[in-house]
Amino acid sequence: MEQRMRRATRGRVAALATVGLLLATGFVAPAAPVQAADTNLVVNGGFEDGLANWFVNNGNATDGAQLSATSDAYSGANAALVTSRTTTGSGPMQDLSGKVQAGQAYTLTARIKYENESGPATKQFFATMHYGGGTYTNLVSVTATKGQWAQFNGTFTIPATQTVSTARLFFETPWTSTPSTDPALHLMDFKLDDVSVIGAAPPAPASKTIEVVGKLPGEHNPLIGHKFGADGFGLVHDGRVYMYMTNDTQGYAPNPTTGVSPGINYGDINQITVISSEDLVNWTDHGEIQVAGPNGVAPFTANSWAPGITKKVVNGVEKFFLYYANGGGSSNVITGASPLGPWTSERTSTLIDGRTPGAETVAWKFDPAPFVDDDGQPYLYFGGGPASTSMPPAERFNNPKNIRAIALGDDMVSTEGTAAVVDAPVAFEAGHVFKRQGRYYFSYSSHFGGNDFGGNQQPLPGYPGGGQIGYMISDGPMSWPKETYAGVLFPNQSQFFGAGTGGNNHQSVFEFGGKYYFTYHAPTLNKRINGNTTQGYRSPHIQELTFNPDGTIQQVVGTYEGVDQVRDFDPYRVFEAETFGWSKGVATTKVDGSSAQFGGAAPNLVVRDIDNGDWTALSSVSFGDNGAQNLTARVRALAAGGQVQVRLDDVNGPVVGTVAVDTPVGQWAEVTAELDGVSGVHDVYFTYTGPAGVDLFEIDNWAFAAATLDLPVTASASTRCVGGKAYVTVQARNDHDAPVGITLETPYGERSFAAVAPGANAYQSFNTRAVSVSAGSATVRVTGAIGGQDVTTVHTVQHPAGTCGG
Ligand SMILES: [Ca+2]
Ligand SMILES: [Ca+2]
Ligand SMILES: [Ca+2]
Repeated sequence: MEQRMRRATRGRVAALATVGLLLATGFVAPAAPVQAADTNLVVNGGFEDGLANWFVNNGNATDGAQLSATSDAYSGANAALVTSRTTTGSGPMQDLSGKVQAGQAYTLTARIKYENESGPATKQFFATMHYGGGTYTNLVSVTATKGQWAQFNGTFTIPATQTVSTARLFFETPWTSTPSTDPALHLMDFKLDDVSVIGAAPPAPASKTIEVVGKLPGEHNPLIGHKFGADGFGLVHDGRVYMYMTNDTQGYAPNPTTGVSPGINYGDINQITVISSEDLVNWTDHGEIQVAGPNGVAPFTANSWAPGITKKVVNGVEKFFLYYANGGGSSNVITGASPLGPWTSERTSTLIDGRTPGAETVAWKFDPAPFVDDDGQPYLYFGGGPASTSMPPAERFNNPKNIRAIALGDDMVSTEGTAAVVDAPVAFEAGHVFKRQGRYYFSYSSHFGGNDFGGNQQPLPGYPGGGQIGYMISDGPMSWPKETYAGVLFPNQSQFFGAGTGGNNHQSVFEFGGKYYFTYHAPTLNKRINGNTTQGYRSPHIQELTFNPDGTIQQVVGTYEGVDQVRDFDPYRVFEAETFGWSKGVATTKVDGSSAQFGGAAPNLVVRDIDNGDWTALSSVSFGDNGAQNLTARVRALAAGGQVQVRLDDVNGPVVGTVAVDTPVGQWAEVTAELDGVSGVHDVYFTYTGPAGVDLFEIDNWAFAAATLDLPVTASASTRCVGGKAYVTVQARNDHDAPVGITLETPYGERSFAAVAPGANAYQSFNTRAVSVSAGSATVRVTGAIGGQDVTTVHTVQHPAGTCGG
């Protein structure tokens, strides 16, 4: 089929080839007008960076060749040499996807040379675009003379109707299905240099920014409103909860006109998103870990779904082990030096796959969830998908035996022994284990029904319905007979969030501050963007998990309200601006350098896409009784006239401070604004204003400074003469509304007064024992309490010179 499509496409080549021949003989077609904004879309077209950005055309499975750099260049030091070509299409390729546009005209130039002795005296070559699938279009042609550099020089216009989401340029010889019958004619080596495609600059990538308020002020679910995240797995470390999630935002591509993205494609996802919080309402965005794919931490994996994480001390070093599904076929693990990395791969092949003992019949060797027991023994739970067809149909549905438990090695990156069956009723995916009061809890997501089990089947009484979270309670981490089934822990999320929010789910449980919490996902942000017709982009949620006296779990109710904020937010520190309780219209991006708040190992993000009217907010910020004096922001101005307004309790609340982002455009700088009347506990809204239609600035981090606490006194010092000696006299009146201690200090002695009443004075004359004294100073040290907080204020007072007699 592919060959036939390809041949049909090639049918249109003849006319173009004629143009190419005319071009080669100097019959030049009129060139498209070149505009000032035109740009060369080819990177490293002269091969002076070696083979960077180039690869061998792999549009068909049979395509193949060797690409190398050669010093036999048309210009500069390098050209490309292609050898061992297996098809006529085998040649150097560069991906121009996202750069070329339908309806646009481009000028293509390149130099090409072939030299094979047994080859023909002249040979035609094509520059061709592969638009994906079987769609190939020859762009420009040249007929070269053996041993001489020939020049491609022509224009092409991409049809307005052409889909260009895939557009890959390559160089080839004219197509034939059986090139091996005459390789000297069809499969000769050739050299390529100085490739350029000049035309309109690439379009700006379509915005992924979520413009709606996806997490409503006052609500705590979904956890974040500026991006998606699925399969959340909670890790508690050092007073924070970290959530690791499948990066559903990776393939999100809303149409600029309709705002509707194509449906989620799990195959696009090879990153894991990390957020963290110390209060469960204000979440810091730590960005994405590039786990899989060619540039991933573990490049031998292609996908990173459904993360599970735990920590363990290995050889005296605390490490963090992040497990993930490499698609449905295998699972893997990467190692972090902290919850935020840096991440490395200790393995060169997948951890769980077809070689794993006891997992051979598991259809989907995915959804790995680690658990470390109190004795330090680690386990991994994984698996799912259709039951083995060798099982009786009824059992295939109700007891599919498709989940496994296996011991992990002490290194956490190997398995030990044989995997045990977890006989979870109607199990489908998403196994997870936690321990409470000496008993083990296994939770999982149930099958949706369908034909995986040989026809329509009904769950046994009490067994989960479709897409529900069931759970089991056992006395052993490897012992999960069906009798340990304990019920449905969480119905399908659509029961709570309505139309458009059904589909799969994936849960975890963590303990934080003495309470248990249940994480799950629901496409609630997707629903706020697109209404009841959602495209499968999921968002993280948390609810509290409560237990009955017998240890069974009270069924969780999903709400937008979510969980209580467990502590007020501390503003008196440098904290990342990518920390939100709620937000509107902003996005985040990773930048070079480390986080000011989380240290050298942690990635740093900034808030971007800040337009007039956008805002971010923090929930329940505690400024204390004495309040804040100022706010400092690290910002990069992108336009003149931008401002941050600081408001309390509501996006339209009173403005208590205004930060003018008046620093040089394009440069990072700190700006500070005084605050007026900010004390106690408030939600804080940062509202952004400035010229419309442009990004105003980016923000890296914030820091509030507490108001300086000052014990007020009226102090003075003077000199006088008594009995022929100079004295320094110091006086301080307590202007505070409560008693204070006052110490008067001079080089000639000091005196302390306890409990000086409001309005009363501390007074002392100090004998210098000299007839004269130079001008100098005395110190007045005041101690007391303001708003229950101990405060010491130090004042310095000057005295003049004084001389007795003379
Ligand atoms: Ca060159
Ligand atoms: Ca915006
Ligand atoms: Ca930051």
